[in-house]
Amino acid sequence: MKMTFRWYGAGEEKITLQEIRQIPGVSGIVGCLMDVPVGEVWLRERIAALVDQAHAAGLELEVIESVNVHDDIKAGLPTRDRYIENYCQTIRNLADFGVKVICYNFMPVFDWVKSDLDYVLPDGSSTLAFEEADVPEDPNVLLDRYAKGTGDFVLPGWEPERLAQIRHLFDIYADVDEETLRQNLVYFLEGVIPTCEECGVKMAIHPDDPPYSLFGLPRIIKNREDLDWLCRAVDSPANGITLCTGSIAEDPANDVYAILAEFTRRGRIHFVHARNIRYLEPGKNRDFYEAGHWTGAGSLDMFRIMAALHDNGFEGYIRPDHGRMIWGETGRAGYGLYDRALGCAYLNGLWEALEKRSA
Ligand code: DNO
Repeated sequence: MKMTFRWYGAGEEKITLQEIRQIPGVSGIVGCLMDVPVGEVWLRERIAALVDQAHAAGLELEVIESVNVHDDIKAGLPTRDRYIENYCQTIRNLADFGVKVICYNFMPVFDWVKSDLDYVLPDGSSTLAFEEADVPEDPNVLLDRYAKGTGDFVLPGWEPERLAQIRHLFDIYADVDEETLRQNLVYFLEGVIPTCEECGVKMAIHPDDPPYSLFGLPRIIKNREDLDWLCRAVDSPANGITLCTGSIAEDPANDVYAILAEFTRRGRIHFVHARNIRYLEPGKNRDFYEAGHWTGAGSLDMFRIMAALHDNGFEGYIRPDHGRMIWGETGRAGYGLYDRALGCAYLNGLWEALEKRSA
């Protein structure tokens, strides 16, 4: 298990690599090039500069989150082949600089969706929350809310230039149902997995967040059956998963512990986003907020989560997922320094206990 920490880049956030380096037990960052428009090749010079920065701070850079997939690929437009070629070139370029895992998602139009980016908890900290009744019918209303709630920072997956074309994006998905989206994912994977196998890179799909349809858009990575389908559809270890415990558990019908155990055993979980959530009205609906990582703070048993990984031979990368804003910190929603650093320490502590117990 390698503990990592997501970092958006020097111009993109105020958390520094030196600060990340001081979190005990973090071996590397999960990096990205936020300013490369989706679909374009990531240039070698840019990758080299990012890797050099990480190494100079004593950190590895072996995981990228995300190389986003162009909507023309997800919607299956004729232009997709050009974007798949670009994706393959990006994979080769990243591999040359030591990258081992690429996290991506296959959600149409939007990346993750929450209804509230500043949900205040009784202890005064603030967090992300999802209350279904509070998701507006018109996605533009949500976009305005996001623009207000994020200060100076662009939310990952919600890049303004992409969202400016939201009408166009909805149009290209008009005839794309779940089955077509599945075929488009297989087409994409058949295009990129041979390149991954050649250069020792693993693809790791992020589950849909939340794992059910919103705004009438299809979603196909929601539960155990979908993950099983994915693994069989292109049967290569390079075709793997970013298992996000929060996203999977957002549907209470999903057994997150069993899913973690099964797909770790099958060698398909290359990256884990470890997050706790608290259901607001268990048994009544699927609403939740993102809790601190500690088991007692939420509805998930983080010891069982780490044990499912540990006891099934997990050797991949993990990062604490979203943190709350605590101790007066401000910044990109979900991605402050303090609460995520507490998450690292706690998850590392659970892992140490598991290691020593089984020694
Ligand atoms: C949210 C993240 C997602 C994730 C993408 C992967 O905070 O977990 O934005 O990075 O879905 O492509």
